[in-house]
Amino acid sequence: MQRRAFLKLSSVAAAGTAVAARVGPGLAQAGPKPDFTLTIAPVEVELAPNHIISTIGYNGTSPGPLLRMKEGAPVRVEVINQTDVPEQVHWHGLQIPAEVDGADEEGTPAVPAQGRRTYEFTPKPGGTRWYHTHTMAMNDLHRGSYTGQFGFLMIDGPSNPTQAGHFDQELFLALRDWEPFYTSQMIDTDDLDPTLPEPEKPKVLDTRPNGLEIGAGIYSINDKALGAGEPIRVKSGDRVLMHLLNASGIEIRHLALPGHSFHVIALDGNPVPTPQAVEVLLLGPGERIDCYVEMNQPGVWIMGDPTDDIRNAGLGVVVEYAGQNMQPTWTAPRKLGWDYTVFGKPGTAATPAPANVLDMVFEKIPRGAGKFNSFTVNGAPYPHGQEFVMKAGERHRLVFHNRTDDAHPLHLHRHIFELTEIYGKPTAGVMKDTAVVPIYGRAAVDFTADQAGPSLFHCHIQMHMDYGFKALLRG
Ligand SMILES: [Cu+2]
Repeated sequence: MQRRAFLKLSSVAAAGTAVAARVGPGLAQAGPKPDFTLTIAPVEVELAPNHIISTIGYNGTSPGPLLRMKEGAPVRVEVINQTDVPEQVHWHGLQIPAEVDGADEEGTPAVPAQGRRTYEFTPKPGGTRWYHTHTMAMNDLHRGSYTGQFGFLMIDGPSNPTQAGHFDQELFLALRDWEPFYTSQMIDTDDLDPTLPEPEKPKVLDTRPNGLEIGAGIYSINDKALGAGEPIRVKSGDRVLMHLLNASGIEIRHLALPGHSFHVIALDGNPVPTPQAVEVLLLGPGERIDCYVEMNQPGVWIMGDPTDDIRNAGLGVVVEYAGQNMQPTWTAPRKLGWDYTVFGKPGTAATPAPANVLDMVFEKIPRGAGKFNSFTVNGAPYPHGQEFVMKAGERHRLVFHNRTDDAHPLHLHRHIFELTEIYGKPTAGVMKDTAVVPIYGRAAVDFTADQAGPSLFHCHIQMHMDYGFKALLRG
């Protein structure tokens, strides 16, 4: 061993000793060999030939490794942080204690800078989950979800809706944007749907000048921009299972594959009551869709974002049938509609009445050129003087009133909720952990408060969360 390497190792060990006294339940420092090890460190990602970016990733890659855990079987995950800032790894979509969930706000101890921690938990429920950093970024576009710290986490078990059925291929595809920059322009248009009702649109609009938005220079699916990686190679007649994730911290995205439809099986890893084939998908930051595609249109196609500028900047992948040799073809979908309720229980939606209803009003305070807008929940930014208290075991309804000119992917930690109203329609049976509430739209979600301690609720757009769009619910 070289002396330099030895010194590095001993300083890590010393840091581990220093923090041992603060270890809470589920965060052991020593013990049996970990089932998984994640090392947080700088990585280079070759998005395209001659376009290599430097970011922070897990185990030398971004996306990080696919982790497969067994539902109900306890795991130990050792996280080694080789950066100079504290980190949090959040296990998105899992019902696990606050001590290991991976959020400062809930009291999860951080992984110290140049230190390590072991997370111990029992993964549940089965399905497509993911893991990602949960630090604040504020004005630092090299932190939090602007970095490459994300990866798929599959919980295998009887409740994983994609375990049944025969598929010829299983693909894990994460949508991402890179090289974020500040701009005064609204860049993303994927969240605009003029056909949706706007029940929360204020009579008098706030006309103060808008603050900074965030754009991106280049996009990818997994670690490759459109055309730079290997195509998805298929044969006519194949059934291809796709696990899709929007791992962006900034933008809601659509996805289409010309000539094909996506048979949606699960949303956020949870089976939908009415599986349905659709031409276009919509994924807010944090959301997952499990679907399969029947490969029955031989050719070479681009699966990508329907917005030309975004797709041409990298958000897509080539799907190539065996024996076909031609330029990839893109054809725009007929329309960009997306509706969670088509996957809900058929007929009149009937959900049990909640014991408690909590209205949450979201507003944006425009801060003007060169500044960051801020967001309020019920008139106040985080932290709120009074936490939102949930009675254990009772069914609660959160009613989201989006009084802003932006769509928001709203995420509740440690719980799975049932969508009960959206787009002015009642619905039932769609179980999620993140839902996109349209511009000036309203939505309601129900859940049973079955997790002790605080659960973080927030918008999954990093800048919105950092500047006030979050709240703690205490179970
Ligand atoms: Cu938001």
